[in-house]
Amino acid sequence: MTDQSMRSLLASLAASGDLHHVTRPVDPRFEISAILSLRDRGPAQLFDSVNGQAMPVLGNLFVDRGRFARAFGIGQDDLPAYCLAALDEPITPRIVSAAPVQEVVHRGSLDIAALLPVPHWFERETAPYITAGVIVAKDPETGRRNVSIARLRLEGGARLMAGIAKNHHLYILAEKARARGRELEIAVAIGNHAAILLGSQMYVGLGDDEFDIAGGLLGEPVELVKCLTVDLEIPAHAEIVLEGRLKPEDLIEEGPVSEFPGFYVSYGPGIAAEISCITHRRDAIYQAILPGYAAEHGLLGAIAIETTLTRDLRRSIPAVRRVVVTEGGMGRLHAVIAMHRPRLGEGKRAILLAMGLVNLLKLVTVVEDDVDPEDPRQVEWSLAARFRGDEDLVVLPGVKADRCDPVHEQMTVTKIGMVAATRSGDGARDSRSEFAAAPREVLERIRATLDSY
Ligand SMILES: Cc1cc2nc3c(=O)[nH]c(=O)nc-3n(C[C@H](O)[C@H](O)[C@H](O)COP(=O)(O)O)c2cc1C
Ligand SMILES: [Mn+2]
Repeated sequence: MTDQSMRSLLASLAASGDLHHVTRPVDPRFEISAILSLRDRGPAQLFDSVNGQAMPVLGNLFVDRGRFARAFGIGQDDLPAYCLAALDEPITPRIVSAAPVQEVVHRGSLDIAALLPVPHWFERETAPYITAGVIVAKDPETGRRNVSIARLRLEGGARLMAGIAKNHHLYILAEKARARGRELEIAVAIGNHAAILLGSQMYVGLGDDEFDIAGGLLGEPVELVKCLTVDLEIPAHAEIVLEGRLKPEDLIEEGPVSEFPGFYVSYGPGIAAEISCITHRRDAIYQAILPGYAAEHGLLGAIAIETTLTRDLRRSIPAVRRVVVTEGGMGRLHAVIAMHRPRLGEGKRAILLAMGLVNLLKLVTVVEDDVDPEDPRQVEWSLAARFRGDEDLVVLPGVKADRCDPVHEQMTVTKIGMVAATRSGDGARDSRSEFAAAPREVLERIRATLDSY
C-alpha cells in the first residue's frame, strides 16, 4: 500500500538534500512569505520554529514537475501520461474507521490563529490566509462530493472567509444551499499527498468527485475518515482538518487579495465560514502554498489544465500529443500544444478548441512534436523556423475572459493563436522539417557510450 500522506515525499526530499530546515525562528507575519518567495525554485522549506506557534510550517513543496513525479514514484517524462491515465481510470475512495488526522481533537470555542501557524502573506492583504486547504463539500441537491482549493482568510476566532469564483463548483454548491435557506457543511484538509492536491485541481464536471481522480493518481482508493461534527469524509492521512460550515447569507468584503498574475485584485464580498472542530496529527506539519505569481500555485493549476485539455483535444484531433501550460503565462493563460504532423488548418482548429474548452487560455501556440513544448527556447525556435505571421496567426478580439485576466475589459479579452508547424500537406515533408545530423546509427552508438569519450 502507498503512503497516502505527504510524509514519504518529505523523507525522500530530505534524503536527496531537497528539504531545507529553517531552524532560525520566523514570524508568520510576512517572514515566511518573504523566504518562500526568495526561494521559489529551490528545495522545499520546513520552518521548524514559528513565533508563538507549536506547529512547523512546510512551504514550496511542489515547485517543479519533478516533485510531482517523485511523489507518484515515476520519472518526470512519464508524468503527462500518468496524469491522463488517472483521469481515464478514476478509483472510488474507501472509508476507514481510524485516522492519524484525528489523533488530536479541538472543539468548543476555537481560536484558529492560536492553533495553526497561518502565514500573513502580503502587505496589502488584511489578514493571514490558509492557502493549501483542500475543501470537501457535498451538493445539497444530489449529495455528490466536490473537492477543491479556495484560500481562506482568518477573520478572528472560529471565523473564516472564502473568496470563491462564481463559476467554481464550490460556489454553485453554496448557492444551492442558500436557495434552500441552509448553510453548507465543509471540511478543509491541510497537508496532503500530491494526488489529493492535484486531483482537487482537475477540470471535471459538476457532480464528478475529485477524490476519484486522486485515487487514480494514487493507484488505489483514497482513504477517507468520517468527520466528527459534519456529515463529510476527509483524507485520513492529512495533517490537519477544519470542520465547519459556509454561511452563504453571511458575506464579508474581501478587499485586496493576491492573485496568480502577481497583482492585488478586489473581487468584492466573500462567503463567511464558521469552524466547529479542528483535528490534527500529534506532530502535525502545517502546509502552506505561497500564493500570487509563484511556482507552486501556478503549477498545480497548469498540470490540471494540461491533463484535462490533452484528453479533450485528442478526442477530436488525434494529432495532438501534449499540452503545456507555461510558467510565464502564470500557469493559467498561455498554452503550447504539440502536434504530430498537423494537416493544413488543423493547428488552427486545435487553437479554437483549446480556447473554447478552457476560458482562461488567451495565447495558444501550436508546435510540432519534434520539439519539446516544455522548453520555451524550443517553442521560440519553432516560431522563428516555422511561423508565417500573415497566415499562421489567429486574432480573436472580444472573447469572454476569466475574471483573473490582468488585461480584461468588461470581462472580454483578445485571444491569439499561432501555428508554428511545417506545411506537410498530406504526407509530403518540407525539406525544412529535416534536421541536419550525423547518421542515426553513429549518433546512437556514441550516445550509448558518450561517458567514455
Ligand atoms: C493554491 C491555490 C489557491 C486557490 N485559491 C482559490 C481561491 O481562493 N478561490 C477560487 O475560486 N479558486 C481558487 N483556486 C482554484 C480552484 O481550486 C480550482 O479552480 C478548482 O479546480 C475549482 O474546483 P471546483 O470547480 O470543483 O470548485 C486555487 C487553486 C490553488 C492551486
Ligand atoms: Mn468540482
